[in-house]
Amino acid sequence: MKLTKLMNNASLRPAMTFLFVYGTLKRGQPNHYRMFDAANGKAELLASALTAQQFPLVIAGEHNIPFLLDLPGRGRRVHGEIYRVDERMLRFLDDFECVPAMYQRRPVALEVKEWLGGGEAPAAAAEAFVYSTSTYEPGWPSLPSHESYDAYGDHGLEYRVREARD
Ligand code: PCA
Repeated sequence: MKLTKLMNNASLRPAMTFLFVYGTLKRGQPNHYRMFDAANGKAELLASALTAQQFPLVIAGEHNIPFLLDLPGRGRRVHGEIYRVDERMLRFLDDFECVPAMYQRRPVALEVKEWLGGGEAPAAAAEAFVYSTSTYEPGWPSLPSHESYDAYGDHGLEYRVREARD
């Protein structure tokens, strides 16, 4: 069954929200552990994926935070991971990502690369929520655009944990 179909099924919705992460929440990245702290709720890795459309993914601000700018068609197709999260985890992450001031959570169309969720893989085309931003500073769209974020990459802009995020 398509992920979109599952998401639209009201009886399943409370337990199943799909979230595409492309930044510090990915495996191997500095905030990944927060998705696996049971106090925050539940998260399950389902797939690796990339956005169907291009978006600028920039590293910006004094804390070197990754931002997917809400400018579809610019930048590159962005690689990340799809998780199934429960309501509690979604609320925790919205709060952690400072929604709606810093990021806004919106649906995004995806292409599944590898299905990791067990059972039968859904259709390759999927939709999930993503933390993108339209509240960016004027210079950000001209920053270098990344296709796959790595806090420890050779761009040298290592993510700096903010006090408020701890
Ligand atoms: N955390 C969210 C948005 C950017 C970030 O660092 C993510 O990983 O998708």
